[in-house]
Amino acid sequence: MRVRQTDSHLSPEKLRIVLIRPSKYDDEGYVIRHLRGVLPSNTLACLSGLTDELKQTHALGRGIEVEIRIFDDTVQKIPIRRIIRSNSQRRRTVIALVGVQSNQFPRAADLARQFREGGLQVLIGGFHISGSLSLFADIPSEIRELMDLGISVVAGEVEDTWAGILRDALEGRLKPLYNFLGCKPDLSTRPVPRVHHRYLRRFIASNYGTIDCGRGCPYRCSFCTIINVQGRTMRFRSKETIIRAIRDNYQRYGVDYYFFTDDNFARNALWREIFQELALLRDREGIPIRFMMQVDTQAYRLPDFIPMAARAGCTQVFIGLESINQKNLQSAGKCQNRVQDYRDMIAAWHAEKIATHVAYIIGFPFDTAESVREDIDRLKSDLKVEQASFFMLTPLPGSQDHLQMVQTGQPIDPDLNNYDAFHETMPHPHLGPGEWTAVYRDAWSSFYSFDYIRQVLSEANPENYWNIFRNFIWYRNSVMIEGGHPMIHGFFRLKDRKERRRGFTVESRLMHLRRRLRDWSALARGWFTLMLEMEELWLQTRKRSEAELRLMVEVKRIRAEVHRNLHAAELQIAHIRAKAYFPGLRVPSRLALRLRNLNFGIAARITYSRADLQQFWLRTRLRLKHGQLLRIRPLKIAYALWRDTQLMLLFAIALARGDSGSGGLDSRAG
Ligand code: B12
Ligand code: SF4
Repeated sequence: MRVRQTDSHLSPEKLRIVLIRPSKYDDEGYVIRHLRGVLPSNTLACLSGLTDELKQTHALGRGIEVEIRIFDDTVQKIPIRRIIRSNSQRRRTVIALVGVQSNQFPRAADLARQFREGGLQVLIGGFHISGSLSLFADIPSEIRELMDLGISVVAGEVEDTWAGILRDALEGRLKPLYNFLGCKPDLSTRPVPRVHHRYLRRFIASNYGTIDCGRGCPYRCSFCTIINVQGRTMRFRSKETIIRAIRDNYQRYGVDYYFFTDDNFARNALWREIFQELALLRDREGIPIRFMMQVDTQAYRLPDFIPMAARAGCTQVFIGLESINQKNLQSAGKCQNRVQDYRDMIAAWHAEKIATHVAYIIGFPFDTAESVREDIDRLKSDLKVEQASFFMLTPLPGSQDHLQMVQTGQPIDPDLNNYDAFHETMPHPHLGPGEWTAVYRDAWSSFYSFDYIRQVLSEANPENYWNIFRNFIWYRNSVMIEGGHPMIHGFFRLKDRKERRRGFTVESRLMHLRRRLRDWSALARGWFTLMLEMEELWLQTRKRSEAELRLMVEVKRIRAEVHRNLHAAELQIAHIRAKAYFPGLRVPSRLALRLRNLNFGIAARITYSRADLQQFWLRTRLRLKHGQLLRIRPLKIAYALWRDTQLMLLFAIALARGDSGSGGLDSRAG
């Protein structure tokens, strides 16, 4: 590789730090990128906060201007050439590829090579490097290869050392390896991840922030990398820094929903204080913060934990359930999870109206196709969790499982791009190649079936209804339309023709256009079906107030009696009379009543299902197919189209506003 040279006699006046979150490749070698993402990167926000502090405190020298740029490969094309051109001796640019997990490593390495070829200094850090270096004395070959190209690798956390690294970059002499695994920074006074409003606008919800309030975990699960990288002794940010950042983010950018990314918030020694402060923010300052957090299965036993979480604004917990087979849990060293407690545990969260979302791993040694099917059924019928995220067991670099497999010479997938928890990366004792994937996919389809979603939505707490509803759209889109994992996929896939993984050919424009046309048509079909299904779920489950239910019964009765027999004027009088019994009833105008025959408004609101429309379209399609054109009535088609359009419009409005679509009849409805 030829690295572009720049003169070295001029001392720099400016350091431009370009923080990049790399994406990963799909199975066809294209970068996984979406028009809108769902989950912003906490590591990007964290390093941005640290860099910002250095800038404010002039830690790199008074005469040095510091500029920070952030890019996210999962939602935007990285302007590689432009960034390379911005580099000069006086205005030095350093690239930092951040939070690189194993599945992102191949993509990160490709980006690093391109920047390095352009003569830039490049740093790469995150869990792949930290995890690998925590396990092995010898640096793994894929990391060594980058170091040989002059790319610097960073292991461990950099809260205390980032300034030193950047000083090296300023002087143009980055070291090949920075290993900070031995020194775990005290987080209590360190800057909190920084929100970038412009960055958040690339995501579906721009009111969504992330903070890791603590790091480390006391447990010893063999599939997990946290203990070897962040350690078993926990460290925490102070409640003051957290609350200050939350207040500030709300006042400046309107961020009012958080994902606290701690692996286990219940083991954060400061949880009580943090919850108290959040409750005060809500009650005294009127800042309506809500959040989701990750907890272990034992969290529910902590006195006050759940009620205080609810008062603090917790709407959802992500619980490390992992399996409902005790033998599997034992094999993974996750003995703190006790299957017999699960039902009580879920019920305790539900009692405070907090939705439960469980992490579930498929591919533990005691899993078989049959047992997984039964377990997923139990998740639905017995535990009744609102959501589940399924992962295939993966020997992640940094985990005990990885170490053990390498040491015992067991075969594992050499392609790190597959370490995304939805690819088979090792053999399984009972599930053959391909079968494991099929069982995994079946788990998604079974859990996110129409019937189960309907059950969850019907029983959902009205305040949480739309959160859960929108999550279902995101999950079904990721799994059923994008064919991947919700934690990787966003909305509306983009594919850059030229950004293809090494080893895949760059297609001609025509071939690529054909590919994209196929993609777009599949996407359009997928979204059409998804939206109709979600609309039907909304019709069947949306929360209705008692007044609305009574009104609907009455309106239905009146309609049945007078339908088409009365003139608009007579109908209006009937409504005025009905108003005496139902003060909330609006008396429609004559025009509205004339339109009534077109079934607008009230009719849409009293629709519980579009099953009749579905039947109609099915019949029409069959008639078309069999050439029975004379049996197709254009007027009926126009009417059905009209009704479908109204319903879709009402659904879209309710979805966007997050209300029940009850036409303002009950402001308490979800
Ligand atoms: C939040 C989270 C996510 C979020 C956001 C990711 C993010 N980075 O913000 C989402 C939901 C998107 C996610 C998804 C996944 N995740 Co995740 N995630 C986490 C979690 C719980 C917290 C991340 C975090 O905020 N950490 C705090 C930050 C500040 O720590 P950090 O990333 O290590 O960064 C510090 C240092 O490493 C260093 N650093 C990092 N990069 C760089 C770069 C440079 C240049 C320098 C100098 C320093 C530096 O500086 C930072 C400050 O000290 C971690 C576990 C954990 N405790 O970290 C798992 C974790 C990172 N995820 C993991 C996995 C496996 C996944 C998924 C594959 C799982 C799945 N199928 O859903 C996907 C893949 C997504 C993808 N391809 O992007 C694994 C990765 C293991 C590995 N070897 O790759 C982890 C470690 C969990 C585990 N079980 O072991 N994840
Ligand atoms: S899986 Fe969860 S409980 Fe187990 S070690 Fe990792 S973070 Fe801790």
